[in-house]
Amino acid sequence: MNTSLASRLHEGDPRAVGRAISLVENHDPAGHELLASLDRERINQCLVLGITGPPGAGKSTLTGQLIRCIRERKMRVGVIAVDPSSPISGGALLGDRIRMMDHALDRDVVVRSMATRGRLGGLCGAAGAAVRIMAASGCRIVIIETVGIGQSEMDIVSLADLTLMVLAPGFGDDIQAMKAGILEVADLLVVNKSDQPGARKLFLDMITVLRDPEEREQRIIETVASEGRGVAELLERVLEMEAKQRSQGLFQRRRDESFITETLDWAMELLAHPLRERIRRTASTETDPRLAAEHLLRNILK
Ligand SMILES: Nc1nc2c(ncn2[C@@H]2O[C@H](COP(=O)(O)OP(=O)(O)OP(=O)(O)O)[C@@H](O)[C@H]2O)c(=O)[nH]1
Ligand SMILES: [Mg+2]
Repeated sequence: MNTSLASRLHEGDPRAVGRAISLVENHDPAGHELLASLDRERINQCLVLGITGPPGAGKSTLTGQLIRCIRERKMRVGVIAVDPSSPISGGALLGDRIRMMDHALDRDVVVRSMATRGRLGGLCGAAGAAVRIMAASGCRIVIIETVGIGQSEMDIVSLADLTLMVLAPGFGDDIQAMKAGILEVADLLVVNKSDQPGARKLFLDMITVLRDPEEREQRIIETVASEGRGVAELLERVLEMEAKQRSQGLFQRRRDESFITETLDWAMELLAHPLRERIRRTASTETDPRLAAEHLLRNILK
Protein backbone atom coordinates (compact mmCIF):
# COMPACT_ATOMS: atom_id res chain seq x y z
CA MET A 1 0.00 0.00 0.00
CA ASN A 2 2.85 2.26 0.89
CA THR A 3 4.59 1.80 -2.46
CA SER A 4 1.45 2.76 -4.28
CA LEU A 5 0.97 5.79 -2.05
CA ALA A 6 4.56 6.84 -2.80
CA SER A 7 4.06 6.41 -6.53
CA ARG A 8 0.74 8.25 -6.58
CA LEU A 9 2.39 11.01 -4.59
CA HIS A 10 5.23 11.31 -7.08
CA GLU A 11 2.68 11.40 -9.90
CA GLY A 12 1.21 14.47 -8.23
CA ASP A 13 -2.08 13.06 -6.94
CA PRO A 14 -3.27 15.72 -4.45
CA ARG A 15 -5.13 13.13 -2.37
CA ALA A 16 -1.96 11.11 -1.98
CA VAL A 17 -0.23 14.30 -0.79
CA GLY A 18 -2.93 14.84 1.83
CA ARG A 19 -2.80 11.24 2.95
CA ALA A 20 0.98 11.27 3.24
CA ILE A 21 0.96 14.43 5.37
CA SER A 22 -1.69 12.90 7.65
CA LEU A 23 0.42 9.77 8.14
CA VAL A 24 3.35 11.92 9.22
CA GLU A 25 1.20 14.11 11.45
CA ASN A 26 -0.15 11.02 13.16
CA HIS A 27 3.35 9.61 13.68
CA ASP A 28 2.40 6.56 11.66
CA PRO A 29 5.51 4.44 10.89
CA ALA A 30 4.30 4.23 7.27
CA GLY A 31 4.77 7.99 7.16
CA HIS A 32 8.43 7.68 8.14
CA GLU A 33 9.00 5.09 5.46
CA LEU A 34 7.38 7.32 2.92
CA LEU A 35 9.55 10.29 3.90
CA ALA A 36 12.63 8.16 3.32
CA SER A 37 11.49 7.38 -0.22
CA LEU A 38 10.90 10.96 -1.40
CA ASP A 39 12.59 12.22 -4.56
CA ARG A 40 15.54 14.31 -3.35
CA GLU A 41 16.06 16.02 -6.67
CA ARG A 42 12.55 17.46 -6.63
CA ILE A 43 13.03 18.59 -3.06
CA ASN A 44 16.20 20.42 -4.10
CA GLN A 45 14.45 22.09 -7.02
CA CYS A 46 11.56 23.38 -4.93
CA LEU A 47 11.54 26.90 -3.54
CA VAL A 48 10.12 27.18 -0.03
CA LEU A 49 8.63 30.64 0.36
CA GLY A 50 7.73 31.85 3.86
CA ILE A 51 5.06 34.54 4.16
CA THR A 52 4.71 36.27 7.47
CA GLY A 53 3.50 39.57 8.92
CA PRO A 54 0.94 40.96 11.36
CA PRO A 55 -2.65 39.65 11.38
CA GLY A 56 -4.78 41.28 8.72
CA ALA A 57 -1.89 42.64 6.64
CA GLY A 58 -3.14 40.69 3.63
CA LYS A 59 -1.03 37.52 3.70
CA SER A 60 -3.82 35.18 2.62
CA THR A 61 -5.01 37.54 -0.08
CA LEU A 62 -1.46 37.81 -1.35
CA THR A 63 -1.00 34.04 -1.19
CA GLY A 64 -4.13 33.60 -3.31
CA GLN A 65 -2.78 36.04 -5.89
CA LEU A 66 0.66 34.46 -5.87
CA ILE A 67 -0.96 31.08 -6.56
CA ARG A 68 -2.64 32.62 -9.60
CA CYS A 69 0.63 34.06 -10.92
CA ILE A 70 2.52 30.83 -10.25
CA ARG A 71 -0.14 28.84 -12.12
CA GLU A 72 0.08 31.29 -15.04
CA ARG A 73 3.68 30.19 -15.31
CA LYS A 74 2.50 26.58 -15.39
CA MET A 75 4.28 25.71 -12.17
CA ARG A 76 2.73 23.46 -9.54
CA VAL A 77 2.33 25.09 -6.13
CA GLY A 78 1.78 23.95 -2.54
CA VAL A 79 0.49 26.05 0.34
CA ILE A 80 0.84 25.30 4.03
CA ALA A 81 -1.39 27.65 6.00
CA VAL A 82 -0.35 27.64 9.61
CA ASP A 83 -3.53 27.79 11.64
CA PRO A 84 -3.22 30.85 13.82
CA SER A 85 -4.12 30.03 17.38
CA SER A 86 -4.03 33.66 18.51
CA PRO A 87 -7.45 35.02 19.46
CA ILE A 88 -7.05 38.04 17.15
CA SER A 89 -6.99 36.05 13.97
CA GLY A 90 -8.58 32.85 15.22
CA GLY A 91 -11.42 33.13 12.75
CA ALA A 92 -9.27 33.69 9.71
CA LEU A 93 -8.81 30.10 8.71
CA LEU A 94 -12.25 29.61 7.28
CA GLY A 95 -11.80 32.75 5.19
CA ASP A 96 -8.48 31.40 4.00
CA ARG A 97 -10.09 28.15 2.95
CA ILE A 98 -12.77 29.94 0.99
CA ARG A 99 -10.29 32.13 -0.80
CA MET A 100 -8.29 29.06 -1.73
CA MET A 101 -11.46 27.54 -3.18
CA ASP A 102 -10.82 29.49 -6.36
CA HIS A 103 -8.20 26.85 -6.97
CA ALA A 104 -10.09 23.91 -5.52
CA LEU A 105 -10.44 22.11 -8.84
CA ASP A 106 -6.85 22.64 -9.92
CA ARG A 107 -4.84 19.51 -9.10
CA ASP A 108 -1.63 21.50 -9.33
CA VAL A 109 -2.54 23.58 -6.29
CA VAL A 110 -2.16 21.64 -3.03
CA VAL A 111 -3.28 23.29 0.17
CA ARG A 112 -2.88 22.13 3.74
CA SER A 113 -3.68 23.79 7.07
CA MET A 114 -1.71 22.94 10.18
CA ALA A 115 -2.27 23.89 13.81
CA THR A 116 0.47 25.65 15.72
CA ARG A 117 0.15 24.80 19.36
CA GLY A 118 0.12 21.62 21.34
CA ARG A 119 1.56 19.38 18.69
CA LEU A 120 3.77 16.46 19.50
CA GLY A 121 7.00 16.84 17.57
CA GLY A 122 6.44 20.58 17.26
CA LEU A 123 4.96 22.28 14.29
CA CYS A 124 8.30 22.48 12.54
CA GLY A 125 8.68 18.74 12.36
CA ALA A 126 5.30 18.33 10.74
CA ALA A 127 5.58 21.41 8.53
CA GLY A 128 9.04 20.44 7.34
CA ALA A 129 7.78 17.01 6.36
CA ALA A 130 4.74 18.54 4.64
CA VAL A 131 7.03 20.80 2.62
CA ARG A 132 9.10 17.85 1.43
CA ILE A 133 6.04 15.80 0.58
CA MET A 134 4.60 18.64 -1.50
CA ALA A 135 7.96 19.22 -3.18
CA ALA A 136 8.31 15.54 -4.04
CA SER A 137 4.84 15.63 -5.56
CA GLY A 138 6.22 18.13 -8.07
CA CYS A 139 5.55 21.52 -6.46
CA ARG A 140 8.01 24.03 -7.85
CA ILE A 141 7.10 26.43 -5.03
CA VAL A 142 5.74 25.70 -1.56
CA ILE A 143 4.35 28.69 0.33
CA ILE A 144 4.22 28.62 4.13
CA GLU A 145 1.86 31.26 5.46
CA THR A 146 2.09 32.10 9.14
CA VAL A 147 0.76 34.89 11.35
CA GLY A 148 2.78 37.26 13.47
CA ILE A 149 6.44 37.47 14.32
CA GLY A 150 6.62 35.43 17.53
CA GLN A 151 9.12 32.66 18.17
CA SER A 152 7.09 29.87 16.66
CA GLU A 153 6.61 31.88 13.48
CA MET A 154 10.32 32.48 13.34
CA ASP A 155 10.95 28.76 13.72
CA ILE A 156 8.66 28.12 10.80
CA VAL A 157 10.36 30.79 8.78
CA SER A 158 13.61 28.93 9.36
CA LEU A 159 12.18 26.24 7.08
CA ALA A 160 11.87 28.76 4.26
CA ASP A 161 14.45 29.44 1.56
CA LEU A 162 13.13 32.98 1.17
CA THR A 163 10.80 34.95 3.41
CA LEU A 164 8.35 37.72 2.59
CA MET A 165 7.28 40.05 5.37
CA VAL A 166 3.90 41.52 4.52
CA LEU A 167 3.20 44.91 6.08
CA ALA A 168 0.27 47.27 5.67
CA PRO A 169 -0.59 50.77 6.84
CA GLY A 170 -2.45 50.90 10.14
CA PHE A 171 -0.08 48.70 12.12
CA GLY A 172 2.10 51.64 13.17
CA ASP A 173 3.15 50.52 16.63
CA ASP A 174 3.58 46.89 15.73
CA ILE A 175 5.80 47.79 12.85
CA GLN A 176 7.89 50.26 14.85
CA ALA A 177 8.43 47.58 17.47
CA MET A 178 9.53 44.95 15.01
CA LYS A 179 11.49 47.16 12.64
CA ALA A 180 14.88 45.98 13.78
CA GLY A 181 13.86 42.33 13.66
CA ILE A 182 12.21 42.55 10.27
CA LEU A 183 15.35 42.68 8.25
CA GLU A 184 16.87 39.76 10.04
CA VAL A 185 14.11 37.47 8.93
CA ALA A 186 12.71 39.00 5.76
CA ASP A 187 14.36 38.77 2.38
CA LEU A 188 11.64 40.90 0.84
CA LEU A 189 9.43 43.51 2.47
CA VAL A 190 5.99 43.75 0.92
CA VAL A 191 4.14 46.98 1.58
CA ASN A 192 0.60 45.78 0.90
CA LYS A 193 -2.61 47.84 0.80
CA SER A 194 -0.80 50.47 -1.18
CA ASP A 195 -4.24 51.81 -2.12
CA GLN A 196 -4.76 52.86 1.52
CA PRO A 197 -3.82 56.12 3.23
CA GLY A 198 -0.57 55.78 5.09
CA ALA A 199 0.93 53.26 2.67
CA ARG A 200 3.33 55.81 1.24
CA LYS A 201 4.55 56.75 4.69
CA LEU A 202 5.06 53.10 5.56
CA PHE A 203 7.02 52.60 2.35
CA LEU A 204 9.24 55.58 3.16
CA ASP A 205 9.69 54.33 6.73
CA MET A 206 10.87 51.00 5.42
CA ILE A 207 13.27 52.73 3.10
CA THR A 208 14.96 54.33 6.09
CA VAL A 209 15.52 50.86 7.51
CA LEU A 210 17.42 49.84 4.39
CA ARG A 211 20.26 52.26 3.84
CA ASP A 212 21.81 50.69 0.76
CA PRO A 213 19.92 52.04 -2.32
CA GLU A 214 20.47 48.86 -4.30
CA GLU A 215 19.00 46.80 -1.49
CA ARG A 216 15.96 49.07 -1.31
CA GLU A 217 15.35 48.51 -4.97
CA GLN A 218 15.52 44.75 -4.54
CA ARG A 219 14.02 44.19 -1.14
CA ILE A 220 10.98 46.48 -0.86
CA ILE A 221 7.94 46.13 -3.06
CA GLU A 222 4.47 47.71 -3.02
CA THR A 223 1.35 45.67 -3.72
CA VAL A 224 -2.44 45.88 -3.67
CA ALA A 225 -3.13 42.20 -3.09
CA SER A 226 -6.91 42.61 -3.17
CA GLU A 227 -6.61 43.76 -6.81
CA GLY A 228 -3.60 41.65 -7.68
CA ARG A 229 -1.50 44.75 -8.36
CA GLY A 230 2.26 44.28 -8.03
CA VAL A 231 1.97 40.54 -7.45
CA ALA A 232 3.41 39.39 -10.78
CA GLU A 233 6.37 41.73 -10.16
CA LEU A 234 6.72 40.30 -6.67
CA LEU A 235 6.88 36.75 -8.03
CA GLU A 236 9.42 37.86 -10.61
CA ARG A 237 11.53 39.39 -7.85
CA VAL A 238 11.28 36.21 -5.76
CA LEU A 239 12.39 34.01 -8.64
CA GLU A 240 15.28 36.34 -9.46
CA MET A 241 16.42 36.29 -5.87
CA GLU A 242 16.19 32.50 -5.83
CA ALA A 243 18.25 32.19 -9.02
CA LYS A 244 20.88 34.54 -7.64
CA GLN A 245 21.13 32.72 -4.33
CA ARG A 246 21.33 29.36 -6.05
CA SER A 247 24.15 30.52 -8.29
CA GLN A 248 26.06 31.95 -5.32
CA GLY A 249 25.66 28.82 -3.21
CA LEU A 250 23.69 30.75 -0.57
CA PHE A 251 20.59 28.72 -1.27
CA GLN A 252 22.27 25.44 -0.42
CA ARG A 253 23.92 26.93 2.64
CA ARG A 254 20.57 28.05 3.99
CA ARG A 255 19.04 24.64 3.27
CA ASP A 256 21.90 22.98 5.15
CA GLU A 257 21.36 25.34 8.07
CA SER A 258 17.68 24.56 8.21
CA PHE A 259 18.40 20.84 7.98
CA ILE A 260 20.64 21.17 11.02
CA THR A 261 18.01 23.13 12.95
CA GLU A 262 15.27 20.67 12.10
CA THR A 263 17.38 17.66 12.95
CA LEU A 264 18.40 19.23 16.25
CA ASP A 265 14.75 19.92 17.08
CA TRP A 266 13.94 16.29 16.42
CA ALA A 267 16.90 15.03 18.40
CA MET A 268 15.82 17.12 21.41
CA GLU A 269 12.28 15.94 21.03
CA LEU A 270 13.28 12.29 20.84
CA LEU A 271 15.75 12.63 23.70
CA ALA A 272 13.41 14.36 26.13
CA HIS A 273 11.65 11.27 27.41
CA PRO A 274 14.62 8.92 27.90
CA LEU A 275 16.64 11.74 29.45
CA ARG A 276 13.91 12.56 31.92
CA GLU A 277 13.89 8.92 33.04
CA ARG A 278 17.64 8.86 33.50
CA ILE A 279 17.61 12.09 35.47
CA ARG A 280 14.89 10.71 37.69
CA ARG A 281 17.16 7.79 38.62
CA THR A 282 20.05 9.98 39.82
CA ALA A 283 18.12 13.05 40.96
CA SER A 284 18.49 12.24 44.67
CA THR A 285 22.31 12.11 44.47
CA GLU A 286 22.83 15.35 42.49
CA THR A 287 22.85 18.82 44.02
CA ASP A 288 22.99 21.28 41.13
CA PRO A 289 20.91 20.94 37.91
CA ARG A 290 23.59 22.44 35.68
CA LEU A 291 26.21 20.01 37.00
CA ALA A 292 23.74 17.15 36.81
CA ALA A 293 23.13 18.02 33.15
CA GLU A 294 26.87 18.02 32.45
CA HIS A 295 27.30 14.61 34.10
CA LEU A 296 24.43 13.26 32.10
CA LEU A 297 25.74 14.55 28.77
CA ARG A 298 29.27 13.42 29.51
CA ASN A 299 27.91 9.90 29.86
CA ILE A 300 25.90 10.08 26.67
CA LEU A 301 28.40 11.82 24.38
CA LYS A 302 31.49 9.89 25.38
N1 LIG B 1 -7.64 47.88 0.63
C1 LIG B 1 -6.97 46.72 0.61
N2 LIG B 1 -7.42 45.68 1.32
C2 LIG B 1 -6.73 44.53 1.28
C3 LIG B 1 -5.55 44.38 0.49
N3 LIG B 1 -5.08 43.14 0.67
C4 LIG B 1 -5.92 42.51 1.51
N4 LIG B 1 -6.92 43.34 1.88
C5 LIG B 1 -8.02 43.06 2.82
O1 LIG B 1 -7.52 42.99 4.14
C6 LIG B 1 -8.23 42.02 4.91
C7 LIG B 1 -7.29 41.02 5.54
O2 LIG B 1 -6.69 40.26 4.51
P1 LIG B 1 -6.13 38.79 4.74
O3 LIG B 1 -5.54 38.37 3.45
O4 LIG B 1 -7.13 37.93 5.39
O5 LIG B 1 -4.98 39.11 5.79
P2 LIG B 1 -4.06 38.07 6.57
O6 LIG B 1 -2.75 38.76 6.75
O7 LIG B 1 -4.06 36.75 5.91
O8 LIG B 1 -4.82 37.99 7.95
P3 LIG B 1 -4.63 36.87 9.11
O9 LIG B 1 -4.63 35.52 8.46
O10 LIG B 1 -5.80 37.10 10.00
O11 LIG B 1 -3.36 37.21 9.77
C8 LIG B 1 -9.23 41.39 3.96
O12 LIG B 1 -10.48 42.03 4.14
C9 LIG B 1 -8.67 41.71 2.59
O13 LIG B 1 -9.65 41.79 1.59
C10 LIG B 1 -5.10 45.52 -0.26
O14 LIG B 1 -4.09 45.49 -0.95
N5 LIG B 1 -5.85 46.65 -0.16
MG1 LIG C 1 -4.45 34.75 6.65
